[in-house]
Amino acid sequence: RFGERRAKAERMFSLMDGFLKNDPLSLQKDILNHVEYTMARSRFNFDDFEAYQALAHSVRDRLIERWHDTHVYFKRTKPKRLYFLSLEFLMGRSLTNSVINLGIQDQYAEALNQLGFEFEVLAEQEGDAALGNGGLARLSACQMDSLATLDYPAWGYGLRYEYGLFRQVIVDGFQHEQPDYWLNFGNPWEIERIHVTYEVKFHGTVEEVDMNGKKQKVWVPGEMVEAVAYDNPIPGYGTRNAINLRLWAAKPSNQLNLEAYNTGDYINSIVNRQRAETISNVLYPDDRNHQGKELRLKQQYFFVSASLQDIIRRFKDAHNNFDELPDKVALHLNDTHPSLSIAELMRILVDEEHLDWNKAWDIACKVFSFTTHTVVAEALEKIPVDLLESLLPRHLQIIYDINFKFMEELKKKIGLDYNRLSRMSIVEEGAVKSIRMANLAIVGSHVVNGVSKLHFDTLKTRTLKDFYELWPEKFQYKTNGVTQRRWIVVSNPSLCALISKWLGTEAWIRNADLLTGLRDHIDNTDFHQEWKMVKKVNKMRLAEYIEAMSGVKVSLDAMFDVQVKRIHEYKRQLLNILGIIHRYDCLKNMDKNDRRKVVPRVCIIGGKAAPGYEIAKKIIKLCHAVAEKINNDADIGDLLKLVFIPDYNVSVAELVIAGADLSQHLSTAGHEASGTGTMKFLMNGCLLLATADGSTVEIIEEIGSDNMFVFGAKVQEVAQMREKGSISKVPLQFSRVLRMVRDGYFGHEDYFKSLCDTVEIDNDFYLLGPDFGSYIEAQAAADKAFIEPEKWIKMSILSVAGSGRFSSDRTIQDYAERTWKIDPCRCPL
Ligand code: GL7
Repeated sequence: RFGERRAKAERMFSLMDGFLKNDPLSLQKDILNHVEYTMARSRFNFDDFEAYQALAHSVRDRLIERWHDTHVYFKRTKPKRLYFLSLEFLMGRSLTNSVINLGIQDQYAEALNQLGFEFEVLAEQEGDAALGNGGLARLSACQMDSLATLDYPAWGYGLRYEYGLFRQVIVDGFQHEQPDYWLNFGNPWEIERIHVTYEVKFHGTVEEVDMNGKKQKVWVPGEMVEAVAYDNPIPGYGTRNAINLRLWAAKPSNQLNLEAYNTGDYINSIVNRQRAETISNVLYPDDRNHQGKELRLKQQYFFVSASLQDIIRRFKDAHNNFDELPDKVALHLNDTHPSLSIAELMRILVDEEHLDWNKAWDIACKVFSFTTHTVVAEALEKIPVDLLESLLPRHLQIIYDINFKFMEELKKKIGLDYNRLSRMSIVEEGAVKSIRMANLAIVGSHVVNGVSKLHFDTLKTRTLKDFYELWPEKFQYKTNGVTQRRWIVVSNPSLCALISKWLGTEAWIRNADLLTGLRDHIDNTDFHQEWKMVKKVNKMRLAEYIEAMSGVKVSLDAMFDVQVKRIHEYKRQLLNILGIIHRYDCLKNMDKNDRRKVVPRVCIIGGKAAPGYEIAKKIIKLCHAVAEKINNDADIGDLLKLVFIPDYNVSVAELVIAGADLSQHLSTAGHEASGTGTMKFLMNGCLLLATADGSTVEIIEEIGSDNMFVFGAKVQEVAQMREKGSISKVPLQFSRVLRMVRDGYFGHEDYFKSLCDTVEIDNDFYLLGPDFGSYIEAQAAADKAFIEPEKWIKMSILSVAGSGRFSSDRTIQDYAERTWKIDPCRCPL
């Protein structure tokens, strides 16, 4: 039999042509083959979208080769693996990123040219994969890119939502949400694995059975759903490695409900089965509040159960003793969303693998690590006990057991300090008895991470103080980072080429620290000229886009001033809009002479509001109302424009960030755990106007506050200001612009009333009034710098030169060494 198998393998091998070839001619043949045999279109008649799909399929073939080889290599060498568990991944587009990471961009460009297509035009055909909300989800995507590039033996696990984040449509200045059915036209980047499936159980009861004289808990489920794997290859840059992002979709279980069939209710039983699919249907569009929704809990457990079954199966294929689990597997909880994994692993080890509880717990704690992305304790996720009891009865028991043991241990350490015990308990006894997911994650993990230095300090001194004092050694922070492959190489090709030219190497694409080399040319005027041209080209692209989206023509001489991110009160888009009103007001009161000295501005705002977040939606409407007034004021002309970019997403971000001169990051100090937009703008030579919050604090350390515009109350001051009340510090200009909105200067005064109320003196939780004066000063400083192009360009160069520390490669390497304890595993060429 062995001989037979070998002969078969040899024959198959001899039939294969080795690897796919990447010369332009071979690429053309492959693309055309896909046009004909995959798309079933005629080679003489296909449009740009079909061309994109055929192109994507040819890239996918090449990804699959590497992805296979990487798997085989990992399987053979058995390194310790990292499993990155996240309910959200904001991948954006894949085409350009893939060909760049595969190192075959030029070949593809040439191949397409000869066929009469332009690569960039086809790339525009691709829709975004938006399986996430905001910063947290894009961070996961950046980290996957770094894990692949740095050759770590890692897998990502997530959910394959059929509807990604809603599409934002603006009608009359109001946000409307439309479903993002991103899979409508097929998804060439995924590989459906119809044979990789697991049964996921819900509801039912827990029974106790006698097993060889020992009592054993058995969960008898009331509902079964099947999880099907969809694999998404993630290619590294400058390596053959391509790792996997495995996303689960829910399908009806194959375990037939025979009773229903036998009783003849055939139609209904099919309809019921079909309901299973709703589990992975839709991404929750709230980026911070995930409290107590049954479907959301179902999603979480569905995800956790399928992923852990898959991980344990793979572990058991290669190892036969669970003692080895911590040496072979690291499980990372990206925020609290996958924290049920801790209870699930305990259930598997104790109920199914029959390990003793203490042993299982010891293993679990060594395997799990956790990153929290939240600052304020109130925003931490909680799950009502009732809900958990009905959906996951066995898990609730396990969580109670974990908590009981934890409380016993804690009492031994801190005595009967009931206040503290109740604060630290995993179970919250309140009006609604709930499970505190963060507490579960902390108790069950050996490392708890923050996402910036400032965030870490807040965790230690406020949010997680009790836990920090108990286990200081558990706490670490890894300042977030973003991948320079996506945020320079893919999105800003002209800047990429310029950097490589002046550094004399492309090595910075794998080692962003080399960007500091740009400092050597800081006084070179040729370099300055080229730098300026690059920004101009990107501003042109952006200006075209703005005109197409909003009909507003903008001047390229104006400063492009951008604030793009989710709309939140704490991010203070309202401060920006009130600042714009102030600018407009000043312009209106200026004589001609003075106006000549004014730096023209194009203010660009973009971002989505969670569908149920009224105040955020009002901010969007206010932005449109103000834009309408300003943009139609012929007297002001190009001196000031305001545009709202609809449906902000990853691919829009690529365009906007590359074309920005100035970007705004206005969160009230102490509220943004990190912020990663800052880093993307920094990498693109866009100057930052920002509060000393989250990641900005470290950016200041890196490039110096004289290369950016820092303003506003510091973290320590915020607390004091809130205590004291801040009446005396609110400048008159602030009251004046607020009055303009209240008095209906931009119309809709009734609608804006509640929005204005949120920033009235006694109500101004996010301190817009008290920060307004210093905000206006920082804006003036930006204007002043902009009229000295030399100075501005130097600041811009120094921003990029200092951005290396904010590469996700640095973050991931740090996680690998200090948290996950994994080593690179590079698939040989
Ligand atoms: C966030 C933080 O708000 C943000 O500051 C951080 O950069 C990001 C990634 O760590 O995580 N937390 C969170 O819940 N969302 C974030 O973007 C949605």
